[in-house]
Amino acid sequence: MNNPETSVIIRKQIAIRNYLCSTEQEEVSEIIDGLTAQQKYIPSKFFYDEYGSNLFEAITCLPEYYPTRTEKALLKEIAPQISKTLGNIDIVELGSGDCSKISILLDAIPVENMATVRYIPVDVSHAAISNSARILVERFPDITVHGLLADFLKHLSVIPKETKRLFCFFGSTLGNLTRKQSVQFLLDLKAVMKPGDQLLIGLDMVKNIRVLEKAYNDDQGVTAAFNKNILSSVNQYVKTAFNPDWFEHVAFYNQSKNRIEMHLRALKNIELSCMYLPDNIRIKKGETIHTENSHKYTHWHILDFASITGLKINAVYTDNNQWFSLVHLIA
Ligand code: AVJ
Repeated sequence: MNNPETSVIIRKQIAIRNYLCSTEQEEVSEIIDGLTAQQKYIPSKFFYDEYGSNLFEAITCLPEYYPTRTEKALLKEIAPQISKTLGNIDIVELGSGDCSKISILLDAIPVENMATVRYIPVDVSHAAISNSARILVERFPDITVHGLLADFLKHLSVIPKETKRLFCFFGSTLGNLTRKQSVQFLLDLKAVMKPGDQLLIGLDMVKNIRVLEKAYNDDQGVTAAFNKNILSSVNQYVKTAFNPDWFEHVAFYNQSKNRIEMHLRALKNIELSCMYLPDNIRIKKGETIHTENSHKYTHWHILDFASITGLKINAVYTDNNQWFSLVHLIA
């Protein structure tokens, strides 16, 4: 079915709005702040340039990286239950990426309800949103897609409010935030939710440390490549000349903070200039740049999030190993 009429209809079903600011000043100062801090860091969102997004997709297929596989299987299991309530609804996916997870949920919605479902992907990647939109309208001809090119940490207020909503926040993306940031984010999210709005959030659970560390130290070195690739985003934004070969990939479980930490450790003394800084950037051999936190959760954290935000837990779904949870909350 590729006649012009169809494509007109398809385009009518898709709208994408851009809320990102076009100047890159904010990004530049976020990176500069990190490179001049005592413990140097680079915010994790800079992993996801086009190549980085592809590397992440490759990670999700690795035998060692259990989260994506586990979450998708769980989602498939619970989709019939969750989707019973899904008609006349906006399904908002925060950090939507490729549309593989939402497709599992949409698959379980009765076809006759689809015309009353609007999918609202929120992502900083235009490619991710437009590709998803194209794929979804083809697969679900009656759905409407209203994409928001936006940073969900900053732009929750631009999400349409007229209809009741199901917010989806998959992939344990919450885990990239510190404890304090994650509580603040959930409070912000609760503040835009209306009574009856739902939240389905995927959380990676605390588990055997060997399983955790292996997931971030895969045998093929894809995670190492992903980690080092963040430097190409940095080079682009702040016009530096970091060479990824000057660093080694380090990922370990920080038991006291319940999180995997990823760092880039300098293999030699490094000194390089940056047009945004009066002095050269100096990194000593052995010093690290912290690139990611990936927090892991317990049932206690889930109860705590609910009590702090006042969201009601409708159900906590988990796999047999209790490696990953999908928490269904209601405002
Ligand atoms: C997409 C943030 C959930 O923390 O596991 C995968 C990113 N980093 N391997 C995670 C990631 C290294 C992932 N999240």
